[in-house]
Amino acid sequence: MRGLVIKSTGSRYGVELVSGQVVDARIKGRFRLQGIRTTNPLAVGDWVEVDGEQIVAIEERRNYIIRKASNLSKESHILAANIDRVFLFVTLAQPETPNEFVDRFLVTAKAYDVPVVIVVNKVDVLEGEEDYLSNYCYLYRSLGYEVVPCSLVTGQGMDELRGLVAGHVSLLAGNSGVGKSSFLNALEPTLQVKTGAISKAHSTGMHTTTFAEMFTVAGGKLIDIPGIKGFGLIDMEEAEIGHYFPEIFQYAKQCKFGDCLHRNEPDCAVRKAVEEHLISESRYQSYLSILADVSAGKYR
Ligand SMILES: Nc1nc2c(ncn2[C@@H]2O[C@H](COP(=O)(O)OP(=O)(O)OP(=O)(O)O)[C@@H](O)[C@H]2O)c(=O)[nH]1
Ligand SMILES: [Mg+2]
Ligand SMILES: [Zn+2]
Repeated sequence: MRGLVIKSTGSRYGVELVSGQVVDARIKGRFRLQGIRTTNPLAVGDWVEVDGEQIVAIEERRNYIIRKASNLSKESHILAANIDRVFLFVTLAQPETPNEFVDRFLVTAKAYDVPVVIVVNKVDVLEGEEDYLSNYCYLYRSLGYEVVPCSLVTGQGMDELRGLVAGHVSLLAGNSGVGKSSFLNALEPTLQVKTGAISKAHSTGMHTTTFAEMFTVAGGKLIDIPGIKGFGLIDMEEAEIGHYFPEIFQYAKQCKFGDCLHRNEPDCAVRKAVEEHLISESRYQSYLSILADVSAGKYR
């Protein structure tokens, strides 16, 4: 019978059959999928064929979000499959999400054609830093992303987010401790998903969520996953990276050389735009960092 993977704990999968019954299933044999080497053959959001307690086949994915464990690692991990949208949870404090993490995530999502809504959570702790918040929102909105400032304490942003949840399958992504699981509880308190306090010593999350699980909530489906630390990109060409930075893509057309990578090449319109503050310095630094990874990967 056909079913949807709603829970993944490593070797076992919770599969919701089309009959409505949920079974605890294992994979029969080995799957080889679309030629990618992954640590997990199946992900939450995959549609599968189940025979008793065995998963015997997997349907082709409409899309997926994938990352490498570390920048130069060869192993990839599929975070979720067949998703309409990602809610990328970021926090400007407690903990502070690194800009580079955000930009790496956005590049992958663009490469895999998955729309992202940036949820800037915990705005209640940003007293006195309203300018920082509004500049942050302005930057990512100017690049075409939907950005929703949110607080689970005050309820700010929740109506808008509820509207985006309904009718879709969405992934909750972000660092540990940014409030992904808390968001599920805020939408539906009876879910009682486990959440964890931030480490006082390091102001970081404690990796409370340990496996991926899909919840039916607020008229939609949300996939909660463990907090992501580093976000290594999977194989990309050097020349491709700039295509996933809308502002770099825009200025690159005016570079002297058609194959300009915007590092040290002469008459580079991208570097000029950075100098003139038309492109954000932090975005440019993220670009250079990704480019350095890709270049290093080529020679390993
Ligand atoms: N002040 C404030 N705290 C929040 C808000 N949202 C979540 N928190 C707190 O942040 C902490 C971490 O929340 P979680 O929901 O466990 O975070 P998570 O993203 O699921 O973390 P992992 O499962 O480790 O990836 C908890 O103590 C929450 O109460 C918010 O809007 N404002
Ligand atoms: Mg969690
Ligand atoms: Zn250039």
